[in-house]
Amino acid sequence: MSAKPFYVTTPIYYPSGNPHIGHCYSTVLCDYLARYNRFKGRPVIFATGTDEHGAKLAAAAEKAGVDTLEYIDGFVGNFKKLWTYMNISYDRFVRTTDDYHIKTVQYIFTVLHDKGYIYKGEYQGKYCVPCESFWTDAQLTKKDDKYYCPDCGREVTENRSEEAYFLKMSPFAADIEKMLLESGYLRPENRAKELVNNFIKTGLDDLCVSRTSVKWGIPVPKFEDTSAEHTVYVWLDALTNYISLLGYGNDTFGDFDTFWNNAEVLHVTGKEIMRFHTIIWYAILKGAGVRFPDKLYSHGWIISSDGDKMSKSKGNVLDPFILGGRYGVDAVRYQMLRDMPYASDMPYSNENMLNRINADLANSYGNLVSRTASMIEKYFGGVIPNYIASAETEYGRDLRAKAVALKATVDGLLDYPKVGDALSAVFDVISRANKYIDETAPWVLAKDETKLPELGNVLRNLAEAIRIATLFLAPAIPDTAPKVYDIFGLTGNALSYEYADVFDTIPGNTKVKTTAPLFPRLDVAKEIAYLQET
Ligand code: ME8
Repeated sequence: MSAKPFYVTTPIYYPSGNPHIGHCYSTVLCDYLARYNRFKGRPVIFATGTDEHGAKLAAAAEKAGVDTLEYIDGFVGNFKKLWTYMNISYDRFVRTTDDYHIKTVQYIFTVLHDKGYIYKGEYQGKYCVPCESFWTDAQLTKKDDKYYCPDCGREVTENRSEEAYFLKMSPFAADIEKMLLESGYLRPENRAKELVNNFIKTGLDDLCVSRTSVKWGIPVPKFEDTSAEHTVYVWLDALTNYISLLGYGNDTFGDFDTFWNNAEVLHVTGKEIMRFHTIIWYAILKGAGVRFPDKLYSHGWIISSDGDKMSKSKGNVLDPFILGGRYGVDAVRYQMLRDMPYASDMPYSNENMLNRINADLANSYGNLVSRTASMIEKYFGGVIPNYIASAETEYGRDLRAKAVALKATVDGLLDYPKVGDALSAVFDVISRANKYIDETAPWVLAKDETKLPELGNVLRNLAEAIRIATLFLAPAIPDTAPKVYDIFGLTGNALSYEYADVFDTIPGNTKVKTTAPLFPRLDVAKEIAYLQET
């Protein structure tokens, strides 16, 4: 049986400013998962893109005194530049101003209208402009007679009243509750109760899905009852990207059946937009008769050490180009993947970041690689020794058992997906291997001719453990992993998923190379001072 296709998506980002470390996190996470699943031999589509419509973007362009699309183009270019820089292996990049996407949005709007789920009415209510969200009074946070957006916390002052189309939500309410509480779609699952209590139990209002007051958007198709020019509500427009770039409702792509209907579909977003990716997305897809996807991972935020979300509007963002330029893209990718907890936020500090890079990449992993390669060079003329079963020790057996168990552990964790925990499991093996060097003391064995078979086993076991650990680290450090493969002469089966839980895969007579350290040790105090200055 061939492997089930895997489709993974990032949110499509607003190109109203330059990308920052938060955008980077979601995208690097998806990149890890895309690379890992390709390694497993699955057909993969990894999609990202930009969300280009709505009043907010048009207003920003106007303020800057430039044409809206021209304004957006510059930032879209910067997102693409960053993804190239960060080694992001995306397959498709959707812009919601692309013709095929516009076609799909108009198509799905028509399907929902023709099935009776979209009807014409009058919208009156409060509107959060930065979030492009309509809210009922009950949903807004009220303090001192003022209303605040429950998503972004800003004050909501706009009242809007206009002819509008609505998407019926009540036919889906019971199914949405069931989906949230029972299907395993929303991860981490403890976020589901909160959604049910805040949005379903309070009554699910029909959703306003068109605007007459917003001009920068996809035109709503003309129906018999249309009497004004409408544009499609930005979230209906934006969510639809996930299927437009597979070819649903357009002829540009032909992958909808393979990568939606018959695939494992995983959306990755920050936790603040899970409401759209659960409740609203469900009504759109089910109303149109389209299968609902398998999983949504709504991860926590990178927050500053004082607890604030890092974001453009708060002006506390880190520049990934500066961090990558100084410490290497792989180190930056690894640190964020490793330190973001599965179900909570990640407080960011330069000190923690630098300590993580030093402890894991420089000391633990980098050191293991260079010590092992140089001992093979020194004691065996650079050739990885063959394994001799009769000379195996208890320590060797323990290391082997831990290393071969890694594949199942990582697979299980990535199913959630708990990438940080998976990387932590990889480092358990790396630590075990470092401890093995202390336990076996190869430099002592080398002094005794009769211990040569034992010494050979130690070095082969270390090379095998490094091979296995590197296979699971590779999707996080895609630039460094091939260097390690090169150091240990690894090719073919040794690099396959199939042999990632099989010891003694490295062929006899394999030669190693010694090289400069993979991750130089950082002077933390000096680097903190440097980062404070930039
Ligand atoms: O919401 N920590 O776009 P957006 C972690 N266009 N992740 C963060 C983050 C942080 N501090 N800040 C941002 C939109 N993110 C819509 C999405 S999807 C159909 C439409 C990441 O540019 C995280 O993934 O505001 C978050 O959900 C996303 O960027 C928001 O990007």
